[in-house]
Amino acid sequence: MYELIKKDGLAKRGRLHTVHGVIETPVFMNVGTAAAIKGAVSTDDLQQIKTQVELSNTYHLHVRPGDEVVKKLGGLHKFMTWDKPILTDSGGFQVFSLAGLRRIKEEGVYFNSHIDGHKIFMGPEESMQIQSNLASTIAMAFDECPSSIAKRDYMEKSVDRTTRWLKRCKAEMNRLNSLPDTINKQQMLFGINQGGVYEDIRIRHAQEIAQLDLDGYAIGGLAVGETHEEMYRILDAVVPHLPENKPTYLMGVGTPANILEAVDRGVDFFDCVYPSRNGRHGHVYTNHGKLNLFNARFELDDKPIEEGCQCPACRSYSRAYIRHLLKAKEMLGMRLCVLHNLYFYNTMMEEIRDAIEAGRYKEYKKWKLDAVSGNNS
Ligand code: PRF
Ligand code: ZN
Repeated sequence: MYELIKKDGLAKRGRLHTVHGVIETPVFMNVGTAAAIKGAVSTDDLQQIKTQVELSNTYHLHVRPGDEVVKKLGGLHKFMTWDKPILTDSGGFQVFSLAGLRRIKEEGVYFNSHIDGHKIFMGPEESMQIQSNLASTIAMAFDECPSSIAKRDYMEKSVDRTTRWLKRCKAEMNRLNSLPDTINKQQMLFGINQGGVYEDIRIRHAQEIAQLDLDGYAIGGLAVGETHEEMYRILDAVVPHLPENKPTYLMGVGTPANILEAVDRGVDFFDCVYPSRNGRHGHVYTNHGKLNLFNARFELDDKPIEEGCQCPACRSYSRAYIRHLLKAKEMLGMRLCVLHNLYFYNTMMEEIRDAIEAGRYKEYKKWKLDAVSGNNS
């Protein structure tokens, strides 16, 4: 159940109540594709860096170790030792971004495993079955994420199929949630809006899926090659057609600036690999712009990454030490950068929530946009 606590302009401050506890929104979900945040980050670490929701992928866990294995071990929460909410992406997007050869049919998608090439079929029922075996808190509907340059007539056909798939997902989820040996019988389902950069197709699709009374609504098919301005234009057009009393999730987005802009347009869930991927490359976020810790200017810098930051890296270590670790290829170097970056994102979301509650989101957004771009130093 989603509770809308406060609005500031279009920005929403909410609370999603789940079987695994409350999610305070807006929220940034920390990406752990194969049930682990890359960079040797443990679930104990996640508790320290204010992570609310962990995100894993249906497709990856189906291929390895296998969702049946995870089910036998009591579900994903028990398997990875994480008792807070988990969202699983449906596999739709991963099939499109990873699989080489694939054939899309009405029943689903035929493709080859990115690990060993063996043939796999995944459709709405298979995706729901796998996510039910994983027993995540929130399951995503099985969708097609068409290329950002797909033609209009393809986009219309694709979106209609995604709607038919969504109805099958909903029916299958209802069936699975009522079976005696299902681990999480209160699994939630979020539908996914598609339509590329065609505003009218987006809006028609949003209106259709809004009828289905789902637990939440995602906006997919963005951040796939279009410009930031096009993405904001689509958000301006589509968010008003999604139910305000349900959470809205912008999939795979993004930079701090993208998140600040999307919150201002009414989005409340996000996920992105940037903080962990950048951290693994020694790129760290601060309120004075991004730093590359490989840079020679940090050789003798005994300050923390960010003065006053309470993350595990900044509480104990200097830029000079972390730079040394990165250059010596010590795993601890990457790990500390990833922890700092995730803490930075999670703290930004906390600041966003506080600002909306206080009715000063616009001022906060302006300050933070300057801070992350380094314009305030
Ligand atoms: N669909 C699904 N997962 C996704 C996307 C999508 O369109 C995107 C697009 N940015 C990221 N992850 N199922
Ligand atoms: Zn820090």
